[in-house]
Amino acid sequence: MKRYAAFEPPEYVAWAPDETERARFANAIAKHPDRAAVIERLQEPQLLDMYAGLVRTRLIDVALKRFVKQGVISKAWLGTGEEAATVGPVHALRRGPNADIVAPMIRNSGACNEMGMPAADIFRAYMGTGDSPSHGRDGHYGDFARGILPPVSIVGDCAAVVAGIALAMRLQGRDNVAITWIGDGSTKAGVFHEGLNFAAVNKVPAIFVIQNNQVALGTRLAQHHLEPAPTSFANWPKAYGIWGGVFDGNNVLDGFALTSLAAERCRRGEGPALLIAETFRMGGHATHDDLEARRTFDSGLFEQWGRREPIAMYEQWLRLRGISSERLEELELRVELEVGKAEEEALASRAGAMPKGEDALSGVYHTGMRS
Ligand SMILES: Cc1ncc(C[n+]2csc(CCOP(=O)(O)OP(=O)(O)O)c2C)c(N)n1
Ligand SMILES: [Mg+2]
Repeated sequence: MKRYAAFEPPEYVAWAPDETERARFANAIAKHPDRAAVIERLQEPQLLDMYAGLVRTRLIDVALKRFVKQGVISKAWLGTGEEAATVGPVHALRRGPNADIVAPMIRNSGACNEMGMPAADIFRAYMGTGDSPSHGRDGHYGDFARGILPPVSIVGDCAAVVAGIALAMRLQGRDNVAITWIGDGSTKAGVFHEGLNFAAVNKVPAIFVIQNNQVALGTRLAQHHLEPAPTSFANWPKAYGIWGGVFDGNNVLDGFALTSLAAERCRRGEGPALLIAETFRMGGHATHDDLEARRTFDSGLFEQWGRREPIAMYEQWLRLRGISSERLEELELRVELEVGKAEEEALASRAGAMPKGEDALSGVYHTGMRS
């Protein structure tokens, strides 16, 4: 895809194919026959849809970063470099009618757009417009009609909420699954253990993804977790007595395949899954501390993970599979126009639809008086 030098990590702007990484990407799937079989069954439209999902998620981040630089919003929490850990799993779920439930955290905003939330609503939520999903009250965005639980900002809590949602689904006899992601740092919140244990003993159809991006705010993984990466969480599913596995969080196909297998198990009533996505946060915790993040790690790590740029790696795989550059460029342009239009729509809301002061309490308290 096109590069955006002012808004993407320099390693991505300078990305060039690397044979070791190409082989690693292909082998992530090939070494697991069950995952390889899932990918084998994928048709071209699904493969391209996943590509569009990655590009859409990145372009929304690019737009948010541009809005920050322009002073339209004050900061943004981005998932740049971690898109595959969201887009792969979400595409493995049921979207549209009778949708599964996704409970994204800050790095998983892509789950919203991939479940069908318009990008304009994501931008409006950041701008606090009156026509945003929460009518300007909260920057957390979701849409129950599309199966998206807005993020609970207290980290770890989504694990308990999702365990409860999954229990409700099972009691209602539905064949849906619920998924949430949790950062490496947030796995240390007690409620995560409660949620996971509850899901395990009750065999609810929930999928938990530990998104190990090697850092929590400014605390490196090794400072809050005893074992060093990359196999740092691999034994956790076993510890909770549930099914799971590790996937390459920069490989959209690996995330898709492992989540598909987990979802099939959930729908068969075989209980929850704990998946571990190994990835890396290529920016700051949010847009305000990009530079601090660079100081937190050795620059070699940015170079190493920069070579694993998830969109470029997938693009390379698609080309080797015979999908033409023109096809991919055409798709990219379509998504670019879609996101560009969404930016304009949100800016129009900001110019003409900010919430009115007197509306601050409407929809907050039930009085029985208001329509
Ligand atoms: C219970 C609680 N404690 C602290 C915070 C503040 N906080 C927000 S994000 C974050 C770090 C999360 O790190 P990690 O779980 O690794 O996720 P990442 O940001 O890397 O995606 C913290 C401490 C919070 N939201 N909730
Ligand atoms: Mg983290």
